[in-house]
Amino acid sequence: MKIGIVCYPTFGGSGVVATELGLELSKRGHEIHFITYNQPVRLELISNNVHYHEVNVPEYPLFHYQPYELALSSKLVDMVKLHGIEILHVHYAIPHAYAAYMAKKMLQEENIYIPIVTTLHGTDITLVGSHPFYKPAVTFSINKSDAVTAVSQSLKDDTMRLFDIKKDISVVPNFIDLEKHNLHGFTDCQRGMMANDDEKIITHISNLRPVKRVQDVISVFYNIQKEMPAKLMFIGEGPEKEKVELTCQELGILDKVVFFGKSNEIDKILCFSDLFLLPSLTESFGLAALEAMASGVPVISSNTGGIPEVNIHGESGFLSPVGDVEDMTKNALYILEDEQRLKTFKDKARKQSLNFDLHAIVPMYEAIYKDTLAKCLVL
Ligand code: GMT
Repeated sequence: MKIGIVCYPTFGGSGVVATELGLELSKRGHEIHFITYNQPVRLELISNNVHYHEVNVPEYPLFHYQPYELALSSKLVDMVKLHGIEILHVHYAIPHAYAAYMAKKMLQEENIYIPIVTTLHGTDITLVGSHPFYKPAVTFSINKSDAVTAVSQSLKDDTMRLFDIKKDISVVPNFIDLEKHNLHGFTDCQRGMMANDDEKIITHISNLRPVKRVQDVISVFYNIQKEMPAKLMFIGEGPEKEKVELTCQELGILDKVVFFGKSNEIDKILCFSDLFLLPSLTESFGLAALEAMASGVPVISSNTGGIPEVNIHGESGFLSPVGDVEDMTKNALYILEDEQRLKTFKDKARKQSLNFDLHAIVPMYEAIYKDTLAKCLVL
């Protein structure tokens, strides 16, 4: 199949999922066309099956906001015609599903039919999409998609609850390349450079937005390091970064915290981590937690959104009510204070991640493409 993929090219989970999906589909023989405003950060594979088309939005003084949707839908029309793309898969409803629908209507004028698959990722539904300013357009573009997927049952339920949806939504969870996180084949794990042997390594990865509740990460870590030697690895950049640094300074723990910034090498950091913290306010799935678990790192998280579908309480880690720093601390110490127990949690975390093997999940998307194309041929 010739598949067009539209996504955010950034470090966010939706862009990562879209990019990894496109790369895996290309390995399975499909021709993939990424159409976005920058080269996706994880798009590292060079292959004649993978193409990247940049959407340019020329500046003009009249525009207070540059019309990205317009440029995107024009680019989609051009690329579908030029490359014979058969299906468009858009990740994150805003504004991608809307732009794709406009492209579809333009192409119909030329008797070209292009079906659209929309994948809902989380904040496009929960925090942003359901805002009254966006809601009518988001509802419209979901209902006009030929197929809709959500990354967890929880996100599907939220979508049905918050919007007037007239379509069936398939749940296709986030996935993981277990080979990339294969601990036995990993030769580049430089734990000694990060911490002493007696120090436990705690890790957090996110875009440091308020929804991630990074102050809770600091509070839990502060409590842990009072009880045992420990280091905190912070991966990511975002609006809360300065506040985090300031809090660490005020608490006198700055020398125990390492800020890595944005990184494409999270497997190299996770390989030496003992515990992963994800205390988010809401999380449709929690791809970062899955990546940690695949590296054999147990997860202390909030019990919200789709996280309980990924992190199993008492098995791969623990779930606590949002903001319950005391409970998270108690659970973290329980895992960390006994070496044998820590090992058991690490093994179970890795085992739980096997349920999200990309070789099992990517065919679910392929089946949706085939089904959608077949239905469209009938019409
Ligand atoms: O977590 C973010 O803020 C980034 C966001 C995105 O769209 O890039 O992530 C969302 O999509 C991921 C991939 O499907 C999910 O694993 C994340 O849980 C989800 N984030 C939220 O729901 C807050």
